[in-house]
Amino acid sequence: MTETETAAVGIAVDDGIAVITIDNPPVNAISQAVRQGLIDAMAEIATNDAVEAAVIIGAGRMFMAGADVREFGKPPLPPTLPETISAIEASEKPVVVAIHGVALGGGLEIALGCHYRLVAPGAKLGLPEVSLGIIPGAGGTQRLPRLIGFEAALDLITTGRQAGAEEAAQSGLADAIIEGDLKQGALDFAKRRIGEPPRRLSAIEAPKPESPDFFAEAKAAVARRARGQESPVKAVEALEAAILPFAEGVKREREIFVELRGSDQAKALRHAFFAERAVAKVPGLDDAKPRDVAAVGVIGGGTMGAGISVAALRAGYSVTLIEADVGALARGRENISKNLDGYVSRGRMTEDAKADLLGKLAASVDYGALADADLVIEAVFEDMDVKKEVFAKLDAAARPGAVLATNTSYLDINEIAAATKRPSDVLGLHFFAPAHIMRLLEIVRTGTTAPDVIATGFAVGRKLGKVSVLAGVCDGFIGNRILAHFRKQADYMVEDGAMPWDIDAAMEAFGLPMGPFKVMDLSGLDISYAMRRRLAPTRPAEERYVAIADRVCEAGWLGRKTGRGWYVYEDGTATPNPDAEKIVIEESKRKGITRRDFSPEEIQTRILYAMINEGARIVEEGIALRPLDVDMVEIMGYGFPRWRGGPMCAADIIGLERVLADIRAFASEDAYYWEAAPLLERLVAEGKSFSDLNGG
Ligand code: 3H9
Repeated sequence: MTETETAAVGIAVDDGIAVITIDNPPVNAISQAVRQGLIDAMAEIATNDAVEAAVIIGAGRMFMAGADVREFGKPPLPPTLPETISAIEASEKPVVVAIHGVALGGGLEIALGCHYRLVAPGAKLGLPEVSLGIIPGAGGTQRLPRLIGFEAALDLITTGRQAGAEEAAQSGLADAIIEGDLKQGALDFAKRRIGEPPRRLSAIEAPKPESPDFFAEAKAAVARRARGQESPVKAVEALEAAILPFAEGVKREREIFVELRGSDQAKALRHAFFAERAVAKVPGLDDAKPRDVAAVGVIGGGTMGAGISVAALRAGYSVTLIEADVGALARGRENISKNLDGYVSRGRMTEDAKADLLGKLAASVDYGALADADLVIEAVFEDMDVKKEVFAKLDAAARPGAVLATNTSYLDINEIAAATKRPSDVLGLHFFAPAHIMRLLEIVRTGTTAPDVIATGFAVGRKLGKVSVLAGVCDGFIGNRILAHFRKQADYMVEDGAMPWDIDAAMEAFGLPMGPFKVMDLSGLDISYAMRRRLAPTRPAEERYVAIADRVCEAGWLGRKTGRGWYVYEDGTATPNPDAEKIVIEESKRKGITRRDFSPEEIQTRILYAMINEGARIVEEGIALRPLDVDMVEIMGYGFPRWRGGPMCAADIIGLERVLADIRAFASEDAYYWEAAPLLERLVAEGKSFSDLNGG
């Protein structure tokens, strides 16, 4: 056996088979060292007469996560990935790839350059480049359709989804699934291929599209789904180039890849990728050890409590549900069961698995049932007195050291914590409805929450599959506080001349899945009405107040549940409510406002800037640790388009100087509302951007 090593790629020759091992922890990203190592390995294989075939395999927990995302945005270092893959594919000796864990992006493109692909049973294969604002740039859009046809390739490339081993084997993406020892299986497979001519995907004739209009139709469908994101649409263009001879197709693919790599959208999506991982890294929490959590108590079986219970059950916790009376308890159980039915009907859970989960659910009207809980999450009615009463009872029932959490969306958690004799054990775990589906979790620390309690919040969030973001206490924490400003801006524009459906259309064009007025109709106008009532006593007298929504609500139009709100809902369609329009016009008149037109761009700008300005205040006050935490809350919880990177990243892309100049111009009309956040002023004065505050 001979062995040579580069930093990240090792070769060992064993009985005529070269085993090339990629070893670049933690995810075998294809750094410059990996590319060079592979080229060197292929050169050695070509010249070493003792080698008759090769196996490429990954060390550690996966094959390869793809190109090193950290190298993007920096000058490219040779050799390129396409050159590396060409060197592999050109080998005269058969090259077999053995995939475990994931083969993503450039990792799968390397696999497509090999002559045979073997997968371990749990392997996942995908080309997720579009989610980073780019397309596969190393032949993926050209080799994949040659292997599995255009339709299947289009699905994988434009969605970025991962195919499991079974699917890969069925589609022809993988030649075989290797049960047992992957390396041994690959060695045996390679031995059987010795002497066979190499199977090169680039040499296969271009496939035919499934129908004459295939690409035009695909482009239209993908564009609709992408809501402003360019990369999936460009991916269709690259795929279309696969009908050309291979050399021309890869040239076109590369052009598109290079164009997108430098785009604002790619920058924003890279930011989102790293921010999603950075939110869990809380400075100062390194030494805090999370408390052990196995048993979770949930107080309240309404929409939120039931969603939280399902999330906890699915994550493997046992759950004890507490309700005020037997009837409410039965309804809570029913809500949980219905949520689980949703998974069953979509084929994502078997009836047996559902029954198993329900077996881990206990329910009681007695707080004594919480005596063994390690974590209790309160999800009762949003009222301070009710919550304090619950926490006083919880304080008496829970064991010492249990973590006590409230799912409040707005209330002062310091005050809730003070209702117990153990405020350091209290924190906020703010879930988003539906709690078993939405990925955001705001972890809210009070002035007294112990570090290990915060660390427990993050550990539980991770187990629940959530993206957890730390927030401080204020009205609405990060997300709902920004939402309040978003809505205020929308209301101001409606009173000044726009119609609710204009705002919705403009914000949907901005990339939101649903405009704010449609969202209000969905959640019920009475919800925000109650909130405005609650805030009324503390609202500054000089603050502009728009009463349109109050009047629509007082007319009994509560949205979808009454068939009428901002829109009229009939036969499954929503049309603008003419009576709401009348109220809008009357209210403008009552205030002496001359209504004017708002272009979609102006609507988008005013709403975005209101979010940026408030986001800057939230960072400055320390409610959010960094701008990236604000971005993640908005992307994960409020449908802010990921391809814009979140409001703070969007501000950096626009340029803070311009944002500040525009805000100052708005302030000349409405000084009360549009006062620029001091942090924004300071960053502009120092020539910095929000990203400078994100650290590493
Ligand atoms: C591409 O391939 C382009 C080509 O077509 C063309 C080229 C010409 N690069 O997520 P985790 C880091 S584009 C650099 O916590 P998990 C990550 O930041 C690429 N770093 O682990 C984290 O660092 P830290 C297409 C990467 O087990 C650490 O690794 N590929 C990369 O939950 C652990 O990550 C993708 O889009 C990378 N590519 O999930 C795949 N990937 O510890 C992106 C990860 O400092 N990656 N890191 O925070 C993933 O989907 C997940 O990371 C993966 C592992 C499933 C692999």
